[in-house]
Amino acid sequence: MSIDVEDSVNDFVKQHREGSVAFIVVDNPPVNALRAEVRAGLLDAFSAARDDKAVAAIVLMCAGRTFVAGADITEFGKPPMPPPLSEVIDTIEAMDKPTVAAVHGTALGGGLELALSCRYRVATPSAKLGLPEIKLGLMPGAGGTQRLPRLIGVEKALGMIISGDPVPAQSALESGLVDEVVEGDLGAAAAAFARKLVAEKRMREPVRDMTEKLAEMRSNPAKFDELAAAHLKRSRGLAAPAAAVDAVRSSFEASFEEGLKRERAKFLELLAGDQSKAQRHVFFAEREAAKVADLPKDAKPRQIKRAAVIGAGTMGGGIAMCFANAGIPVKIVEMSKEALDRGLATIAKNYRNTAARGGLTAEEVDRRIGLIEGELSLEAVSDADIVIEAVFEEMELKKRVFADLDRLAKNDAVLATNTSYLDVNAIAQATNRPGSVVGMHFFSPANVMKLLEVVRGAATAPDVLATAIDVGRRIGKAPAVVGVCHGFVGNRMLRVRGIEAERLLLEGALPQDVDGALTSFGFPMGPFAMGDLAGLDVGWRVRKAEGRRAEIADRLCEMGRFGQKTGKGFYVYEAGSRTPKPDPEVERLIVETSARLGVKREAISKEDILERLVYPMINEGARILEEKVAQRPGDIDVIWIYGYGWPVWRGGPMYYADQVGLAAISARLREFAQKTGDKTLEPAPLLAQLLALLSWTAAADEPHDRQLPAVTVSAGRASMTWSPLTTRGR
Ligand code: T1G
Ligand code: NAD
Repeated sequence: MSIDVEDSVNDFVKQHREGSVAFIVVDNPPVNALRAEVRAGLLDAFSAARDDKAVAAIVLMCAGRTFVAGADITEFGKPPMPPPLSEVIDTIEAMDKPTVAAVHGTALGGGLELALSCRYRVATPSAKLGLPEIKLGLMPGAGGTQRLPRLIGVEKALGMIISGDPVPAQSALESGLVDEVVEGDLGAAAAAFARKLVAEKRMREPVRDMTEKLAEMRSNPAKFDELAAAHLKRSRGLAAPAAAVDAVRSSFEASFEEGLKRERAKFLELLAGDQSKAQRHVFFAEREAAKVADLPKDAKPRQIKRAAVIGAGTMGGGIAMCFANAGIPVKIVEMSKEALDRGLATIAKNYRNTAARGGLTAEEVDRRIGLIEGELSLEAVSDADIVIEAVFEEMELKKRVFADLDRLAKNDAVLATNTSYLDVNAIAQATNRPGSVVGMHFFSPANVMKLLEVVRGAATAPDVLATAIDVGRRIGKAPAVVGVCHGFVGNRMLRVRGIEAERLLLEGALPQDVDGALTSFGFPMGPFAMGDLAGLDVGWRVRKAEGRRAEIADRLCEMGRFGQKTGKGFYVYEAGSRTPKPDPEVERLIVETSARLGVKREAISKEDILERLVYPMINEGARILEEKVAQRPGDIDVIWIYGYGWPVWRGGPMYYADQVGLAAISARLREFAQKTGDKTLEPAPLLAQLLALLSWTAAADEPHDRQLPAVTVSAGRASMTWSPLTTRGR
């Protein structure tokens, strides 16, 4: 069959010929994922180009905003559809005509593996190439662990596969991953590249046959072990990195075919594993969390070219860095020169530390610092498109600041508050433009933590909300839209966990037991080490404002033990060390307090501690859903993973509740309520209703829809989960 005019192989793949060059174009918006029809279309198109005598070379490229961004993740977990990607890749690699992959946007996962099956790759200057499977609890499964080391060397390949981070076109050129970075029209440049190959009768060997770049590790496998150990040190609890290391090791230890087989076996193991299922849930939940069901389609984000931040303390400085990192000029306003200088010095120190670790060049550091301007007058906000307030957590102060911003900021400026707990509606009412006020709750350190709780006030205008979400994405955050309540979603659930943690100390546990239960579960640190890091005085101020007492934590604060910043908190810290050490003085205080309060101390198992900390959080999550402070359970998962260190491979608290089962959780909660006398530990109405529905459906044995006061629920046949509340059931 000859390819002369533009024709569709199927709805997702098109082909056409310009002279002797055949173009095979994938067109599957939004990211050209390799769904079954795309694979089938590619197989047909490449087979046709192979057999068409008029075709001397083939260019593979994509329509739309990006090259293939990988396998279609929505197909995972479903019965595999033919043809397998490996068959497409083998067909392309076996071609006896030059094949050129023309990359724009992102060539990721199976998309990069597809490009690796071509003999040559060209890319636009802004293109990025990577194997991000590790972020889905997977590893490359279509030859990436065998072909990438052969093309760019084992060390670089291992780095790309374990980090999952894409590399820019220029570095890809330097490593040999791409052969040319082309300017202008990509299709034309790729065709010119292909014609030159034909004219010069050049045809490189397929990547699978390349071995030169394997030699170093073959002769010195100990070096690989060192590299692997360094990478695996940072992958606590995750299964995929070790599996990926083994597969990459096969690339220089075994034959290509044997390496492919080992890769495939490990890939399928991970694909069927709980960790990847959880991480795939998080992938889609993260994208849903920024969507607002009732946001009018025409609510367009406002243009944000300049920003201002009020307060250069712990948070203000980090927030300003986020804008500078995204190339947005930002003014940071303080109330005293001393405070301003301190804030700017911390910013500069943070950037220099990143540069020292090789994360930024000195020029880039200067460029970013150059985008941050210190100011001592609030007048400086007059040309800002968005202003983010990060002053002390005091309502009256924040109201005063917003009243001033109302006067000084330009009419269409977005006014955001970084408050951790306070009522955004009350802050908005301190202005004459409450529609322009929104909460943008960053997490410490603000330049590192990925989460941004976007707090929608009662009066927040749709385009202001859309702007906060858009700005969140532009500065590299995972925005999650929440409603107004005390502590919003994350801190509200954190508060519940904190209360249980304090109770566990009185009942028999020690700080290291409680923290140990959470770190074994996968958290980077437990509540008491985290309290010491953030400063126990922060929580103390909040409890005092609430008129609430935490017997042990408050006693420590009264003793001046604020945590790391005073060298003593729940733990003791040697000078210059951040390593928490149990302190007998704290243990004595805890035992005395139990006795003073008449609480009988007894041994508590790690499992019981974990349930005692996590189940009440899930229960509070149910209340948050009932009150529509969060739209979906997945939003709560995203908030806890990106804001509070919940291990991504456990999917988040609400996803985890699914795994454990709502019936078991409710039963334990009732026990906790009885034991503590705390009625708030009784299962939330939504939990009880979902369980009632379970027993009802089991009885009726018919799936059905039923209106519940807070949400609409459809019941599965097997077991009652949050999934009816979750998005689109992926
Ligand atoms: N499969 C299915 N849907 C996908 C998808 C994918 N690979 N990537 C994105 N989407 C959807 C996404 O859910 C959203 O949908 C829309 O596309 C836009 O995405 C064999 C096994 C490419 C950098 O891990 O990193 O290949 O919400 O909002 O910010 O070895 O999407 O609009 O309904 O994120 O511009 C490896 C995943 C797969 C890349 C674009 N590939 N994607 O970011 O848009 S595993 C990945 C991304 C694999 C092989 C293995 C990003 C992006 P909706 P978006 P964006
Ligand atoms: P901080 O004490 O470190 O910094 C506050 C800064 O605001 C100080 O430098 C102070 O000089 C400045 N300031 C006070 N009044 C001002 C005014 N009128 N004009 C200009 N500057 C003024 O506090 P922080 O930890 O950065 O917290 C700031 C806000 O962010 C609070 O609302 C807090 O609840 C919230 N927050 C804190 C964290 C955290 O972990 N620290 C996390 C999320 C949100």
